[in-house]
Amino acid sequence: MNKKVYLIQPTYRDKFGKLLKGKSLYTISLALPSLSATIPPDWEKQLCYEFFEDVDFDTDASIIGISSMGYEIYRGIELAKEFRRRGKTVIFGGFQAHMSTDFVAPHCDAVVHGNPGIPAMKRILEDAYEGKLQRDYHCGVDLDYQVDYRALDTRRVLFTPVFTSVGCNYLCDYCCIASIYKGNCRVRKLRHVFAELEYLHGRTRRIAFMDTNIHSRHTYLKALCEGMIERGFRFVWGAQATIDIGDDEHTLRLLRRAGCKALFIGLESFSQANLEAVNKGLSAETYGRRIRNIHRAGIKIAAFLMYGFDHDTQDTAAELSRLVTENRIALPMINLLVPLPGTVLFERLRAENRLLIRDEGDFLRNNIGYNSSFNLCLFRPKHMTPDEAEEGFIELLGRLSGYGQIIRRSFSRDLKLSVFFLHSNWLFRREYIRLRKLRSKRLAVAVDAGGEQRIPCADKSTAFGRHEGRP
Ligand code: B12
Repeated sequence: MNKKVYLIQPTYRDKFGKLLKGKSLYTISLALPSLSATIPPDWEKQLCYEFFEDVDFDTDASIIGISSMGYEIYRGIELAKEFRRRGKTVIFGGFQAHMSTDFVAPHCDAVVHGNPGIPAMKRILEDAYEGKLQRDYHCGVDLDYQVDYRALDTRRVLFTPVFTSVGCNYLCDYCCIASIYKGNCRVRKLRHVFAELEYLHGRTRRIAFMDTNIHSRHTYLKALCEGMIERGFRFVWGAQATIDIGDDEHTLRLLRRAGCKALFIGLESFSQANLEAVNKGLSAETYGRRIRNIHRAGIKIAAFLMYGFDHDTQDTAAELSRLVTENRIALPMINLLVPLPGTVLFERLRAENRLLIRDEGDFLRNNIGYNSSFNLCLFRPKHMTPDEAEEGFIELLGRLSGYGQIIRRSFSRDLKLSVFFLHSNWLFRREYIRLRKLRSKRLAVAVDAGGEQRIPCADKSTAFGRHEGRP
């Protein structure tokens, strides 16, 4: 065994089983540049974003590290099998490997849970080198390093990802971040973040904060913005935040001065009953006021919303689309509620015998492509049939897809920002048209022998249609 590690971020297969490849993406995961920074100096490293480049199966690295944040874990498993056949040691890490450890374990030598820092990576690699690798490593959260941006070609992404924290203070039932970080948020040292921003400033002006909630630590966020302003950075950026940021007018002004143009906010639903039912911990009554404050600070809002909650009915599509328009949401990002395996929501629906999937295998097979919506109803909603929910979801997209609406939503005095939102809203409309066409085909569902459990069959919107029955 040599001291060389090959880190791979797999892509995934399209509906024909072809590997999805491209020259650029809106943004990309930070896993590889982060991990690259944790590899000990006496180890050689090689990195691969499979979306952009082919995997080097002939690498001389003895250890293969595979990252997985979602259904690309299927492709990760294909790679793992091939590398193991070639005598390599395979280690998995990332969200999905953690959520689906039993699923991935037969295909690798170890699963790394959490965010390993420099000491943890040293130990894992030395264990592998000495032939005493453990099956699981629980690393907690160690982010005490400067992300290695040499590992990422910023020209390939429209928005270069940066991050200041992992986790979130909220414990929403549907969110995998809640099940992984259990309501905790850990921030990175600001000196690392500023050093990264200094490095990036010479290369790009467009960045996106990948934090689940940039507003988790109020004082930290203020210090971040003040530091960006003091250093004269001229980044244009967006970030994810919870809507309570709308009460903090001073911080909103700082955000704007530091270059923030848009906040991506998980509103989820405008119904208080729905928010309570999934432990969202925020009040729908405050949405209007907070949204107005954010707009007043000159920041646009892209809102994550879900359909199919327990208090949603067939009338919800009309109401939700009205509220999106009234609240001048620049970009609605809407999904059918998804019971992610490993979340509180998944367990509750299972206990209530309402799940239409059995496990992560079913979930991952019926997952979707980059930046498309979750459009399959994988459970029995309370006031609708699964079919009605899927129908209502498409209706909702349709209600927000008119040319007039798209243009009204997208335009502001900032031309570049308008172009960004126009493009995103055009993709939103395209998704609606695609789903409407697929609707009839999707009605062909697989019903198991007893007819009790409905497993939505792979359709054109399913990236892993070809993977039925095999991981
Ligand atoms: C950037 C991002 C994207 C980008 C880029 C995706 C890509 N594949 O490159 C885009 C916008 C395209 C995207 C798409 C999607 N995403 Co996304 N995305 C993110 C986001 C915001 C940041 C990820 C990131 O960079 N994190 C920072 C890095 C440093 O953390 P990390 O990935 O956990 O890596 C650390 C550890 O896990 C570990 N580690 C990771 N890999 C490995 C490997 C080894 C060998 C080792 C030792 C350790 C290790 O070390 C790293 C450093 O500490 C996260 C949410 C979040 N805040 O993390 C959602 C998130 C990962 N995405 C999510 C989802 C649902 C999706 C989509 C399905 C959405 C959609 N409808 O299109 C798609 C699916 C994409 C796919 N291929 O699976 C979910 C995952 C849900 C799940 N798996 O259960 C998340 C958690 C958001 C959420 N709260 O729901 N996404």
